[in-house]
Amino acid sequence: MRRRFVLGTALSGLVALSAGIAVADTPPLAQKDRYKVGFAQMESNNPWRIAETKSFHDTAESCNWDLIATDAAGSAAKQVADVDSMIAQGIDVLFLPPREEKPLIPAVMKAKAAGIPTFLVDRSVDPNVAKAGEHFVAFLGSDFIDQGKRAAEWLIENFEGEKGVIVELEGTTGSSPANDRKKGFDDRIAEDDRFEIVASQTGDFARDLGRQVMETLLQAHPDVNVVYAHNDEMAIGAIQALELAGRKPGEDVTIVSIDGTRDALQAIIDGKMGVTVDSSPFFGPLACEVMNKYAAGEEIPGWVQVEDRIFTQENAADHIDEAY
Ligand code: GYE
Repeated sequence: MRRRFVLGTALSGLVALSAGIAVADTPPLAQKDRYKVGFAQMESNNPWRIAETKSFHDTAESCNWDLIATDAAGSAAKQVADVDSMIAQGIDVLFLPPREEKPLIPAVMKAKAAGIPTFLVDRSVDPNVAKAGEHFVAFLGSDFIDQGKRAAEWLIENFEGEKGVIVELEGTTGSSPANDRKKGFDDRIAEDDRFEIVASQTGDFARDLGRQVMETLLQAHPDVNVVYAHNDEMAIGAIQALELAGRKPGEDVTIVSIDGTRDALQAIIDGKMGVTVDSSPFFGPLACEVMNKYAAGEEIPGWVQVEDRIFTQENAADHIDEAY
């Protein structure tokens, strides 16, 4: 026991020493009047992504950014290539929403090797491979496990039927919000035996795929009376599929979701959707604030956590004007 402790101390001494010669540190950011900032967006096929990109553009002037924004059109490989090109263009700092947890690791590693501090925004990478405070400065975003759990809790409290037959529409396979929103929801729902998840399939966070997958799953599981979608776009797609099949979302099928888009808030107001847990896309101002603190030498926590609200029949109308 004692011997192990001594060895452990010696090892951590080594780690601390290597940190001292900047092996483990993230690259510093000089304080400047203007910054060349890279924002490597993953896709622009839904209102959430468009609102996020706009938030970065809107922040650029007030934060003294010369912004280079790219769009990987749904391809992780292109997103890596876009980061390569930004590195070649000499960006000072990188904001990266990694489409999937593993394929974007090389982009994080290359930015670090090029001496560019990286902030992950809205999604994260595999924490076993790339680490905050070492390979990237911080992850700015929500607690996705908690979002899924809150969606499940709303369902448990508000579902009035005897047996809840749930279809789950998952986000992009291998993305951190899809992994964690599934875990948070499934674990909580497993504690209540009124509910059963009869199918769980990816709709890639996209409206049209959500609709198609729902159409197929509806045929296999005609008794479905709950849909949990990992984002609002797929929830709206599912509502379309249900209505086409003569079902009445909000009456004979309870829809629970995550994001807080304008269409989702409208669906809540119209009585078609029960709840959407907030997941804000407006990252520009937070990105500016955290970057400036980092440049000033302040300690940045590895996870800059965003607080999420929840939208239901009670408050959807109050928030629809600010929605996207
Ligand atoms: O919920 C979804 C988007 O990564 C938090 O990605 C984000 C998610 C968001 O495409 O609508």
